[in-house]
Amino acid sequence: MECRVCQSATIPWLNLGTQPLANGFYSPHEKPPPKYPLQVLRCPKCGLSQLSVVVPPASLYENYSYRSEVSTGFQRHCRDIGALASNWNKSKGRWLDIASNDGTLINHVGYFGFEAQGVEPAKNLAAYANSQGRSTTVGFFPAATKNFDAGQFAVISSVNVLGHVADVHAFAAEVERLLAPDGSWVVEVPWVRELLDKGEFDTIYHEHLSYWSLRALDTLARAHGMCVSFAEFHPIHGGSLLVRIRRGTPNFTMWDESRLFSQQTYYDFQRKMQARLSTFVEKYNALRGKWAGFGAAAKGTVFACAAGINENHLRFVVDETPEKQGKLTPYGVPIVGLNEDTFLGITNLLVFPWNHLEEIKAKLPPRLRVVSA
Ligand code: JHZ
Ligand code: ZN
Repeated sequence: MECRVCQSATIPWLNLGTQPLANGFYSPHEKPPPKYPLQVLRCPKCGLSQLSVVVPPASLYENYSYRSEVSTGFQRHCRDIGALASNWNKSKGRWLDIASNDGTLINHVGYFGFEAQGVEPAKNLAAYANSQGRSTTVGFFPAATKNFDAGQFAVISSVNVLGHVADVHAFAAEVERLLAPDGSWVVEVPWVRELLDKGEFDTIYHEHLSYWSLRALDTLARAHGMCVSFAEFHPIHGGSLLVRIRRGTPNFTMWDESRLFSQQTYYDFQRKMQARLSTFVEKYNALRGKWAGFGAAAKGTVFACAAGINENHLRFVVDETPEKQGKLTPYGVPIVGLNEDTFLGITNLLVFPWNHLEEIKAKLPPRLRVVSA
């Protein structure tokens, strides 16, 4: 299989067998969701990792249960993005957020004086965003914007989107078409170097088609007459790159990603993944009392499936997202909301979204023993 960015021949490095869709929550009267193969390949030239199989996007995103606004950490992050882009585009102007979810980002950048709008494939999320006055067009980018006038946006953002896209060149070409001459494309992606360093295997699932290096982002930008001109590291979602891409070839010194090109890094990853799983199993076996989970996160599905967790191990999983409550996780555990009685009879809690650990801990009764995935 060719690299979707630079077309080099790729090398397989991880096989996670067959897995359910990570956000494949289902109602108790429905059948459990189907499983698909999950295998990862790497590009020896640009450092991108990508999946071997593309699940059709309509089945993943036309109704989507993840809501950005549930995390206050992400809300703060949106303000950081707004502040950065305000500096770059002092005269403000129009802002397009691609895959804008519930409109959390467009809401925040509005406070900085941008005239913001979103494009979002999930009908349920777009309807909610519009009901909150966050102007949202329903559809997949780039098809949904083909009638938009060229060159009209001072800022285009795609935050945690590029990893979900199969045809990244069509995506970048449409961004370039819509961007004003001095406009900024703000891209945020989980950084594959962090994924590898920290053994974040649970961020690998069917929705994430690509795992980005800075070099891969720059290679993509250059193929469309643009270039990375700024990059910043953010700890959110396990370690992300927040990048500014614009026209021309500004002077930007690439960061060290040399270990992406050594096979040893990929062997080491397998060890880190096994260590995380066995640490959890040891704790689970050592701690007495009843267990529940917190966070019906996509990454929780991957972790639970890899660790062999099911309804015999966790009484329920707590999640504050209304769309997830009353359903079952893809590994068969009921999802419940959070209230003062939620943890009656529970002693131990497995927090799946380790990226929100502190925010979640602050909501828990102090007597609970908390274990992070
Ligand atoms: P969280 C998501 O992955 C979805 P996930 C997506 N696939 C993506 O690309 C990445 O992010 C980047 C709940 N929660 O954010 C909300 C509470 O209930 O780690 C979520 O269901 N209360 C598009 O799904 C889950 O936990 C809280 O206080 O792995 C967290 O999921 C907090 C903080 C979260 O993303
Ligand atoms: Zn490549």
